[in-house]
Amino acid sequence: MIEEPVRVDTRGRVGVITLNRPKQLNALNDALMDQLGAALLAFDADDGIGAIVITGSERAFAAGADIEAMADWSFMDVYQSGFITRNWETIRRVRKPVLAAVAGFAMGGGCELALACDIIVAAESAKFALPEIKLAMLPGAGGTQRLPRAIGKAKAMDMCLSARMLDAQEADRYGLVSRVVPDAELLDRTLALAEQIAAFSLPALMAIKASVNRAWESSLTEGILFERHALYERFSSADAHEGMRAFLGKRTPLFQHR
Ligand code: CO8
Repeated sequence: MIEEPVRVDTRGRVGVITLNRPKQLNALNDALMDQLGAALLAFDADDGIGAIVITGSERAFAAGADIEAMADWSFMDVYQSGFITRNWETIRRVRKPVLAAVAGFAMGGGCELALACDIIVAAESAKFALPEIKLAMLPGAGGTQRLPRAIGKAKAMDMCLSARMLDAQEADRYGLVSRVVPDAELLDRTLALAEQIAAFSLPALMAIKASVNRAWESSLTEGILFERHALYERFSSADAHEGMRAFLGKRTPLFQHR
């Protein structure tokens, strides 16, 4: 029986995607990235899902793009197939919150995949690096762009130019990850966080995600304008009125995700 490179599961309103090429430390090849993209889009379209978790194994979240697959590619191969753009960037189209639960190696494309998620929960064993320079390659799945935005130019240059590896505590100090938890608790704690998030009003979550992402991609004036309209739109949401009335009535809100 052929093992699928990605396993898909649900836990209540949380969709769980597990990268599953353990022998290759979850090296990210086209088959895996195609399935990951399809799973992300399916969960994004599913009304019963409010948040998505991507995880790997205890040893590796993902050790990067599959070097064996890439070794003989030419410029024309990657140009014509739209390498990275065609399937790696599917995650950018996902409007629901995506959490990465990272244990072990998150290297190269694995680190870049985690950076493309909205929240990174790191196990104490997590290790983050962009070691493409060792291959005379370049962190080309968003690494040279998202890492400096996440941790600043000084730390990002150090990681990209010297292949410096960060442990979980360093990654936490630099703002690369959202939380650090013991390895044994990684999945339960990430799922609990995802379940907590997924219980909130989905359109409010989507509006907040879009607004925070806008902060990365625009000037402050433009971002504030985007945020203001996102706020105004909240007043057309049944959930927002329910949330405020429930607070005033000292009761738990009943969200319809509308
Ligand atoms: N691709 C393919 N196979 C891999 C990869 C990978 N990225 N990483 C590990 N493997 C394989 C190994 O070849 C090995 O296979 P085998 O058992 O058949 O020999 C198996 O996984 C286990 O690996 P190791 O024996 O090396 O395990 P160690 O515990 O000794 O080391 C490391 C673990 C440190 C993670 C080590 O495997 C390593 O350095 N891996 C490569 C990390 C790396 O360079 N990642 C960046 C890849 S390039 C990239 O991600 C670019 C993305 C940007 C877009 C594309 C532009 C390049």
